[in-house]
Amino acid sequence: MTAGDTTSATPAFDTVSIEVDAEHGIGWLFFDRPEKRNAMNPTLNREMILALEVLEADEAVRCVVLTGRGEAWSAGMDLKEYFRVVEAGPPHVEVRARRESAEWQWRRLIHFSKPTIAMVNGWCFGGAFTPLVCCDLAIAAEDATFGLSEVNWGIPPGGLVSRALAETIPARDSLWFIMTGEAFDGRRAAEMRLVNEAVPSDRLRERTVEVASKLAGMNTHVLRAAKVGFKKAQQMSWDEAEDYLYAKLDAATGHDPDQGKQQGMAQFLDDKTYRPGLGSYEKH
Ligand code: ACO
Ligand code: V55
Repeated sequence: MTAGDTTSATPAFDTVSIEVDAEHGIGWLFFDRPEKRNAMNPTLNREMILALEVLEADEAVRCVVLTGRGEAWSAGMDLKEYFRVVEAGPPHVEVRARRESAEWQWRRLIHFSKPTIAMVNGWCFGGAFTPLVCCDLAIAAEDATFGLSEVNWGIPPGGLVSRALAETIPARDSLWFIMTGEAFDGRRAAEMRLVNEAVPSDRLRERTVEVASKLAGMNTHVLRAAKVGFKKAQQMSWDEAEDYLYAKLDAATGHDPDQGKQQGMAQFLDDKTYRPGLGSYEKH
């Protein structure tokens, strides 16, 4: 945790850190092993699970930004501590390491209860593509460096990396980078829609805060239903999706403590104070 942090119940982490900007409603979640380029070792994977729980429970946090300390977003799985050390131990050690890696990198992150943005500040390799894709949105520095470097050191992309790629990047581009192992920059990442936008590195934080603040100011309840609904419907047939999405629509509006839908309709139809096509209703 950072010095002067007031949330004393928060565990003290070694490999990740959290900063809460209550004014903007942003929870900053950092890969925090800059000296190892934020490579993901078993400790980091375990701490990320806990950190996501802390951010989920903190009511001041209305949007989470996942980023890296130092020069890297994340240099992927830790080749020493995730592979060499773990493979030298008994089988249950590897089983646990894989489970904890998957637990936060996709399982919890992909349907996280608050909006998530990956702010890619630098190096992003291999295993790091899984949490990248599982964040709802992604903004990269134009000069960030990405790569599916697995083939360069002797394995095919492992974990859920190939599945994550198939969710975002077209097959031609995926296969190009999976097979050549070539690196690419933030502009190329935006061009093939791995990230939403690439911006000059000196504007990365400002632009991310702008997007995160917008989401933080919206109806969290509705955003959750909207994002989870989209992501789950992606995996379903039209028939299944029709049942599921109507069930979620009714549940979302029924559970919404803010009665957003009633306010939204009244402000458009009766008060004529805004247009939903051009911006959001005013929350009371
Ligand atoms: N696993 C373990 N240690 C790592 C990793 C990694 N993925 N990435 C960097 N480190 C360590 C280095 O071993 C070094 O440690 P040391 O100071 O104790 O010697 C330290 O981080 C700094 O690394 P450098 O290579 O000196 O940093 P540099 O800034 O020159 O290069 C770069 C950065 C390009 C990211 C380079 O470190 C690199 O190629 N890393 C590996 C990237 C990769 O292929 N990751 C695996 C993807 S595949 C997968 O995730 C399954
Ligand atoms: C990789 C990632 C993994 C894994 C094995 O290609 C290999 C990287 C995210 O987990 O378990």
